Amino acid sequence: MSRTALRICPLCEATCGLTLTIDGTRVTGARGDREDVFSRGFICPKGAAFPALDGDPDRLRVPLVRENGELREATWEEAFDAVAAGIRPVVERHGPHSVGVVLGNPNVHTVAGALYPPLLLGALGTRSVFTASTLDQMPKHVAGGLLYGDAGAIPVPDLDRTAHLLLIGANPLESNGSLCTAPDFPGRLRALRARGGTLTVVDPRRTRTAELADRHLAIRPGADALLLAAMAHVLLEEDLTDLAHLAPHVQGVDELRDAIRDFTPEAVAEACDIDAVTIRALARELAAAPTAAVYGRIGSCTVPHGTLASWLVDVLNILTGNLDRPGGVLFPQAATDRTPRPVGPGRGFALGRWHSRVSNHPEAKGELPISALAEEIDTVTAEGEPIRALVVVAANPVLSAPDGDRLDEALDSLDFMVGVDPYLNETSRHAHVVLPPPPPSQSPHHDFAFNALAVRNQVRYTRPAVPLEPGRMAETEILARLVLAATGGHGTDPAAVDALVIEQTLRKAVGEPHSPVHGRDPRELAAHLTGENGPERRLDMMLRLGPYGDGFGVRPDGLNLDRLLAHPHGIDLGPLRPRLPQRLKTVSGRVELLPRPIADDLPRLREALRERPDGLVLVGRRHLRSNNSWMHNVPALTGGSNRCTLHIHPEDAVRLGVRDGAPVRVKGAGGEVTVPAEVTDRIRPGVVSLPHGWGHDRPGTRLTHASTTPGVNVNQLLDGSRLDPLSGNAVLNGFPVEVTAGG
Ligand SMILES: Nc1nc2c(c(=O)[nH]1)N[C@H]1C(S)=C(S)[C@@H](COP(=O)(O)OP(=O)(O)OC[C@H]3O[C@@H](n4cnc5c(=O)[nH]c(N)nc54)[C@H](O)[C@@H]3O)O[C@H]1N2
Ligand SMILES: Nc1nc2c(c(=O)[nH]1)N[C@H]1C(S)=C(S)[C@@H](COP(=O)(O)OP(=O)(O)OC[C@H]3O[C@@H](n4cnc5c(=O)[nH]c(N)nc54)[C@H](O)[C@@H]3O)O[C@H]1N2
Ligand code: SF4
Ligand SMILES: [Mo]
Repeated sequence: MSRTALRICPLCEATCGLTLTIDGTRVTGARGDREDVFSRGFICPKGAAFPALDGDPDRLRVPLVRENGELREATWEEAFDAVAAGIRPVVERHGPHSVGVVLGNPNVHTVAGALYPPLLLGALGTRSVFTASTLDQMPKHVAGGLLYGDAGAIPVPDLDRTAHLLLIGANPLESNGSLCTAPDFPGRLRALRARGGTLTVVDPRRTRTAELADRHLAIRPGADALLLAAMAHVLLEEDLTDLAHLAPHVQGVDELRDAIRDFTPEAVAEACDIDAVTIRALARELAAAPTAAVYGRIGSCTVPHGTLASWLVDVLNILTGNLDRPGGVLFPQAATDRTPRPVGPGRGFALGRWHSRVSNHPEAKGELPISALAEEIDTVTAEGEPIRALVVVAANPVLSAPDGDRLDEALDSLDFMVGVDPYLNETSRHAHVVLPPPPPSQSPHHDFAFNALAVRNQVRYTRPAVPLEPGRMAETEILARLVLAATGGHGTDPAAVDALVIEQTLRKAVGEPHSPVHGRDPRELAAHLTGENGPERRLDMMLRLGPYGDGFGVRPDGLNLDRLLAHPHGIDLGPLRPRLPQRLKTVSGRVELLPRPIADDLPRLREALRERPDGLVLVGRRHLRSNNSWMHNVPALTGGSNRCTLHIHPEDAVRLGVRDGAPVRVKGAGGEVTVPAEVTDRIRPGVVSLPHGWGHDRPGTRLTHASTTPGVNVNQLLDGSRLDPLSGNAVLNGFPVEVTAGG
């Protein structure tokens, strides 16, 4: 007897609705849900492989606890006893910063990851916080923080209405989009072309996305900030700016003009390897387009000038009046966003409120660079205590961050480590306790993070498609118990965590004059909440207090959990709408076009005008059937063109004597790897490419399939010293390597 159940796909940022086929308690099929209000039936090969990923026999079923050096299966009670016994003494003896927390990418794809890590960080009070953000989008947060006063203010391109899209360092045909949640991104790009719009792609590789474009510019890696600065220069010099509706809300245009005066197209052309005529044309086309959106992603963030490039992306959108207007770039409004506050100055955004102990890196958004994790563990300084205990939730930094070999050793030296992870992999194998979450079919889903980055406002929630298997614990409960065990509340009912959050949130809301519940009794409000458990009641509360919410009865047509459950395919909340000036939280209450930290970083960009790499530089690449480091264990998703090979241009191959398919040695500052070459003109000369997330050959893991075709860890080529100084983001693209033929 089979049945079907709906489940939002958690495997990438596109958040497609899936219809799962379920036989007993096993998921046997997945197809796109045609009635999903957002994805309308779209699905990619990863979504289709949901049953295999969900049912992977290597997924851990029960906790593991280290005893006499070996991990053994344990009960949940034993596991949490071990967590409390491992963390509390470290905090008590060495203080809160001696406990580090590492949060990985899947936290933005789970309900648990949205609701509990903030509580863990708050209760621990540690400054040793590291996340995948500093391998990814921290430059966007810093740019948004400085421009708009809110690190969460990231405008997204209005894909379905724009007339002109300039894509910088993004390959949505493989990635399905990022910081721009759009199921069927490829179809939306084709629709843009079909309605007469234009698409330009800037990427050192001729990607599948580039093949779809009107124009592809194979820029020299790392040079995007120069290109974008020159475009802004042209707009200002040729009087092509038109702030339009933004004019009253923007300050600093004249200061910007002065600051970027010397970044002329002629001055940047050689460094970018794009001629000045083309750069001028790009700027003029952007200005002339009826609506336009500039969008930059991984290739513009994970580079030495990532924050400047991210800032300039927004500067171009602002100077052309495309910020906050339909067809341009807009700020989404998610159903679980906080109650919108009144227009007016905010508290602004501060960087570097504290610094890392060893290399003195400034914090950004409360985080330290994950590139500095190993040294914060293995280096003793006079400044303070090293990290002695580590909590790792859904992260695999041994593969995803620079210099995994050093991190391997550092993790081994810890007094205590707990990992929340479904796999025994390159990172979790170092843990003293591994707490495995259930597979996605047994977990609820709501996109707290991605609805705030989506090209259409909409809201969807799916309950677990399959009941929790006996012996399993929901990830929400695992994290609630982890919060308690790590902060001295071990043994307390985990439901108390949610009850406390609800009480505190409602108490605050009733005191806010702009809240729909101002002046009411928090206990009376809490009694209205529905939901089967703590996390559902928290979702209900957030929906009710949110911008579309029922305000606990104030707006009878508004959203709440019951209403959402009555719409299993989701509720469409309409196209993106302008939100300025309400969205601004700067101290001035305006968009601050040339913030001080940015101005102070421009001299470094000026130096880059003169830099020319004389050897090869390496960039990454993604494959549609892969996702970071944890999807190589499913046979259906590996093989074919999804292989860990070094892409190299034919000219470079000839010069270096490299033959297609033959092994090559790649050497970087952090180490070297040997990998098969793939000679292809899809990459520009002077640049080679390796995908990340491979290197599954370490002992002590349980990744049966992945370890048969392990690939190599590209991040071993890095030593962790290359960062974008403003954001602490790792430089993962455009770093120098030496390539030699032979293994
Ligand atoms: N060279 C290079 N390196 C890169 C990148 C690059 O482009 N080039 N990209 C970077 C980017 S953008 C990112 S986001 C990072 C990602 O870096 P990480 O977040 O460290 O890596 P992931 O591979 O996403 O691993 C996540 C871990 O979560 C586990 N996991 C999967 N599902 C769940 C779940 O439901 N619950 C829990 N608790 N755990 C789960 C997996 O088993 C895995 O161990 O990698 C970065 N590294
Ligand atoms: N299939 C698949 N999908 C994924 C993931 C995955 O691993 N696999 N990871 C998910 C995650 S965590 C994220 S953050 C997103 C990322 O989503 P995207 O940003 O779309 O990721 P990439 O495919 O890495 O695209 C980055 C592009 O930048 C180019 N590039 C490299 N250096 C430079 C440069 O200096 N300048 C310019 N202009 N371009 C450059 C690369 O050649 C590459 O094509 O994808 C998500 N979706
Ligand atoms: S595009 Fe992303 S969300 Fe959609 S099915 Fe594929 S992996 Fe899942
Ligand atoms: Mo990412």
